[in-house]
Amino acid sequence: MIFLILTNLVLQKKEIDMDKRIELIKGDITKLEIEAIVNAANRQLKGGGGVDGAIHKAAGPIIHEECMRIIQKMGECPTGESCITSSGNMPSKYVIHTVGPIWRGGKMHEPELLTKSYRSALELAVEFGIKEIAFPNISTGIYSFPKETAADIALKETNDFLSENPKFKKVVFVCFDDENYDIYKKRINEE
Ligand code: AR6
Repeated sequence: MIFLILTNLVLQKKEIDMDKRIELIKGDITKLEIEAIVNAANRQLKGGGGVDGAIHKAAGPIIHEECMRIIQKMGECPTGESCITSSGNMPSKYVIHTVGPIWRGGKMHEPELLTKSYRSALELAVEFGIKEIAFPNISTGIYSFPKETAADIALKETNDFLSENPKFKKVVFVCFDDENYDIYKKRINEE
């Protein structure tokens, strides 16, 4: 029994060994001086509330125009996928718009779709030669994804991505609310 508990603890600890290129800050992602920031968008890329509203407001009309051009050309952005625009008046260079899943109780592939959102955003960054990126806590606001599970998914996928991409410089998690910040702090400091 004790052996099982110890093995479990060792395994859990191994699972949360965080890559040193993962950083955590509390604040407003629109203010960040970094190559790319990620937006928690909707499938129509039409802007909305939460971080999406803040990004469109800070960027000015240019990203809405770019988003509408993408929609005209490609149709809606499916859940779990990402697309890229410039970032208008913000200090970052690019915005990667990813569509996270709406939480519907957990039986509609929400965890897999959230994993896909992080992965597709990171892969698009690589395609554009981006080496540093900041994420908000996708789906944990208006889309109601449980925050602890969302943090586990975000950190695991990012950690895996960084181990596959040694040249990528950093991934910053920008938490806006205290609850998410405490959740991430606990996990990132738990190494
Ligand atoms: N900087 C960083 N994080 C922020 C900011 C900010 N300025 N503002 C809010 N957050 P949400 P979702 C955090 O609701 O759940 C929109 O209407 C917030 O505390 O923005 O993916 C879209 O158009 C939360 O932790 O995105 C979609 O329709 C996190 O950002 C829908 O909401 C995500 O919350 C997407 O919902």
